[in-house]
Amino acid sequence: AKDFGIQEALQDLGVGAVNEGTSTGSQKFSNGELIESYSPVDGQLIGKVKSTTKADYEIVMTVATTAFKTWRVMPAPQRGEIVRQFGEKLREKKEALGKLVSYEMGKSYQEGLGEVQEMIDICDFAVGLSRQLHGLTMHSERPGHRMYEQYHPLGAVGIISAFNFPVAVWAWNTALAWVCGDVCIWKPSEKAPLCGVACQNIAAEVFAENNLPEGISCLINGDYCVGEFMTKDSRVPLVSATGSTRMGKIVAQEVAGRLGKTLLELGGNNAIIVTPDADIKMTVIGAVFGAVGTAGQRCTSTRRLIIHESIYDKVKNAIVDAYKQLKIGNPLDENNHVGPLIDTDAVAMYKNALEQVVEEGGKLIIEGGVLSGAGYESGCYVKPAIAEASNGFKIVQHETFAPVLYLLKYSGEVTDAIEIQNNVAQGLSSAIMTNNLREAEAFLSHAGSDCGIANVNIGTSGAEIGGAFGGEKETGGGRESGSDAWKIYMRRQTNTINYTTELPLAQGIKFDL
Ligand code: UN1
Repeated sequence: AKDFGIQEALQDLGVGAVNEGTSTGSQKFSNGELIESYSPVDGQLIGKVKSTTKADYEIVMTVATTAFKTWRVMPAPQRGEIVRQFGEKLREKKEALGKLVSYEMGKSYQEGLGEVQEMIDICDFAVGLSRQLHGLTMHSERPGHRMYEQYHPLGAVGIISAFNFPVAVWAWNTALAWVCGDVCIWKPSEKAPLCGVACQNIAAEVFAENNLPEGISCLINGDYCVGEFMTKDSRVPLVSATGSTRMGKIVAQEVAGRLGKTLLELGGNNAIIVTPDADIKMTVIGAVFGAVGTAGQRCTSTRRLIIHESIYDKVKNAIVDAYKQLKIGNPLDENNHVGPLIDTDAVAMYKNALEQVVEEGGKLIIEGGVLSGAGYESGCYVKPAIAEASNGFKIVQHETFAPVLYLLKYSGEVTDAIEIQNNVAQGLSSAIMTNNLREAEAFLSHAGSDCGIANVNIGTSGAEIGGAFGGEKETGGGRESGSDAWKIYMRRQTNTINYTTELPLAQGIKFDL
């Protein structure tokens, strides 16, 4: 089979056959069990990573909290310079890392490159931010007093990331946290551990070249039990977690139990509303990329199309035609549109969703199915499917991380479509396709979409890093990446200074001695 330059990429990234899964930078060690990483692309073993034991974790925490004492007093623009160098290294490693992402996770090489580009972009953003960690100044009610607020570094930030964006989500968190003066401890998904090793190697090089202490960037590996080391540890003031709503609820409760902070990026159930005024060509591109891109495994993937009855058949036929053009196969081969699902468990969930939608009264108009034979040996390749369904179906209410698209019909006004779109437990991304100003503004209004992301004439996925990324309701409420998302990585302090010889009390209270 063609190698697509994988061995060379692994070598370039310093990823070996067996890797230490615990690292504080150039120091690497690990005493836990081996995690094996098999590629969903061809079913081959890519490499192994040693997981982190509680004792390993204790070493990491000691090193990280010591590093924090140095890092927090370094001027933020100097920390920005370190992040700038990290972004430069990512540019050098873009092809190799993009390839590893594609091979270990299964998304197309183009999307792998896109993911590394998101890392580079957030580094650029963070460098600028390092000179803009602004607080406000207020006017004191007392004479001769000055009042202002400032943002201080928080401490050790725990990052738990998912398999579907195995490198970018870490970078969104860590690039901001670093300029904010925090140290980071990252537990990547056990389904993509080699991506974690590769990223940590790149970061470690930058910190070592600048003679910075061990522990500013740390890596730990393992399943949810290793994640629990952080969620239960009061030395970790913030846990940023990306993954399922089920996982997020556990993390939220554990961290809240010790009154720590969380940043949660959980499930979505994203819809595109297609109104009678939609541009059909744009709708097809947006909907098809949204539904089948990353094999439907983005938290922003398009799951539901809510189409007005007057254009329902036209849109349906155009999308069905587009699905017939899709090529499914090795994602490193740029002729293919759709790669594999992450593993055979995901395939089972996909199959279950197709069965359930039919059981509930839905109709499969693009049947789907698991592919077998030459090129599909891993057993992870499935055909993207489309079902006509109803928003009330249990399976439509549920986020299935696979390329299954539900077509829903609405009649009446755009407000009726908005009601359907909001009528799910999740609230991440949403979109409307329309050239009608009134419909677009209704969708964006206070009574419109209830999601963290609401787009007009754009699909639901592929958000830029400059905006705050995240969603409401069961999506978890967190915001990361652009805008002022940095504030969660810092602690705010209000300072009042009296430069007189009197001590007047606030609220005009008299207290004479
Ligand atoms: C995710 O799926 O966890 O908007 C993140 C997008 C990407 C990020 C998705 N920028 O699709």
